[in-house]
Amino acid sequence: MEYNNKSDSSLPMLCQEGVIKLLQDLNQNHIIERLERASDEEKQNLVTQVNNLEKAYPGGLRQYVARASKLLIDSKNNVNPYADFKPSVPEGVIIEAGNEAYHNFESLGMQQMRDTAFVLVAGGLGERLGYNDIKIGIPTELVTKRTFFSVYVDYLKAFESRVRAKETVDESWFIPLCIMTSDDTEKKTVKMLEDNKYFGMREGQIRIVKQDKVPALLDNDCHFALEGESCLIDTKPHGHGDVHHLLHTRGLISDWLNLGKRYLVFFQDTNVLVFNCIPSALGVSHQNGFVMNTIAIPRVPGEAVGGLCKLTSESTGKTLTLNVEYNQLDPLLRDRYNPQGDVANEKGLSDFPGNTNVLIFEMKTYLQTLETSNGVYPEFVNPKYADETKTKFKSATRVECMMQDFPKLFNNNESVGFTMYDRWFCFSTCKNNLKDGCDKLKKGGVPETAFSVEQDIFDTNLRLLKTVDKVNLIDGNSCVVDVAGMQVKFGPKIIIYPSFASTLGELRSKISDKIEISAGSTLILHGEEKQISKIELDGCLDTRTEEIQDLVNNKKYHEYLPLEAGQGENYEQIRGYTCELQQNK
Ligand code: UGB
Repeated sequence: MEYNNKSDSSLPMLCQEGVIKLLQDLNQNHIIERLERASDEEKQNLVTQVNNLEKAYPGGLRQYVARASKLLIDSKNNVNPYADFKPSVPEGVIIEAGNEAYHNFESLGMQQMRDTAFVLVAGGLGERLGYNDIKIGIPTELVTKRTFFSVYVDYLKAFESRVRAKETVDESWFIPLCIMTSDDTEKKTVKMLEDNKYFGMREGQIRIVKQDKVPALLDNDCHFALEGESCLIDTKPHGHGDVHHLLHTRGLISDWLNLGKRYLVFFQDTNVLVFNCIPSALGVSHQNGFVMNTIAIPRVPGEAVGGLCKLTSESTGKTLTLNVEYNQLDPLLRDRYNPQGDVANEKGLSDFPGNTNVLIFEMKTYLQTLETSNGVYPEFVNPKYADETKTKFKSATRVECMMQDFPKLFNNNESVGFTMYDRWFCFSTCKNNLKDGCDKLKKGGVPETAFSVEQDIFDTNLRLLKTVDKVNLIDGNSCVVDVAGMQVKFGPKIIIYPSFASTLGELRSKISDKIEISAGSTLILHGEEKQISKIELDGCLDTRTEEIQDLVNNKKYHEYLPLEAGQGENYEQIRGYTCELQQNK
């Protein structure tokens, strides 16, 4: 594993006088006054911090304040960033999992896997989830207890072995993975990797870049907030858009291009299902020459998922395919598309595809664009004002940026598209705590919580088997558990390891007869060499340990049992249940 946290800045180190001069220039006299009462140690700590902040932000703190100031003035004056743009439905490819077009794209995409690198953005704290550790370390389901990260690694290893089987690559070849961490996640991420011996990945295969925070701002004059009574500047996350600058300045993109890589896939911390569609989406990028391709899902109006729009500038005629965040979509559409705003069409969906924030870039153009932009990346502010005068904030704010805003840097008519799949196939994330997830569910929404991810994994695997016509459900009770006053139901608990099948095409080819399975059963499919001929299952079959031909229905069932408050591990508490293997029911 390699760390890439060295600074790229050419700004000189500042001594104490230099720091004071900088703070004066930036109108931060409240900090200088506070320094007069500070100990030597406190002064030194501030000098170190200011130097770090200088180097972390492209152009240093002067640039940060200049950009913040402009954005805050625009925000105060209600400047609409989309004022010049007319939204329309963007162009993209809509794919149904399992049909002929799908399989063609999937095969084409697997041919690109040799030349693909992956980036996991994992700097988010997950405040809405209320988990006490990093999100990528949460078990995805309670049968195998594989964490999000270990499932991701399983996919990358499975892709590697498929490439090795089909193509001529030398021994040193691998699929690179970069993880973007933050101060909130870095130490725990490194510990998780070390404790698990890097999950069997090669030396140098995983590289880490850490995003830095930016100064928190007290008001429209960009006065920096201080940490409590100290004279240190309070800092806040700058957003996942940092990933582009970090990959560029830390030299990862050039390194990967030198290794012959061509595509770059960005994925999120808690969505394992998206790996079902990454091969075919790569195929779409390749066939259509997309410089940027967003994996999209049908979006229900009003839901907390950004909408992809084609924006046409009324002054220049230039078009831009861009994600518009859910809180900005409705007003934009009301103004320029439909006076009723973000409403359902005849299919009950928004006209605008939902952004999963899994993005595929063609790497050469990506690098050229970053070089041309010279460290400038689209940013925004979102202050919560204390009153109508918009002069005071309820709490300190900061400048932020989002990874999906990259198209704003394009200026050569680059081809930007999306690939849309059914939600069940590619999207289920773990963002909300149990109570909020249940509340969303009661209102007919998607809970996006730990139990819904677990349900979705099992359900999706059943649907994958149905899609390739390899499963029949037979009689048997499903498993129901009471969670926060709701009944959460599980059908057959089917787990497909990427080693068994890393694509839908492979799943189809590995099973020659139909699997007959009851709703209460557990089936774990594992192993590259395993071929399935026939299974009739009312119980539990784990192909990691049992040979298929030895199968007898062992009448073991995974039962989900509710937890009282305070019981169980934190990864169980965020679900509201635990799971036990019961014998001879
Ligand atoms: N992340 C970082 O690595 N660093 C950060 O500073 C912040 C986050 P969230 P968000 O999937 O439904 C996005 O917080 O940003 C990582 C899209 O904007 O889970 O609220 C973090 O670790 C939205 O359009 O999501 O919303 C995680 O892996 C919609 O598509 C990732 O960035 C939404 O995702 C996303 O962070 C969605």
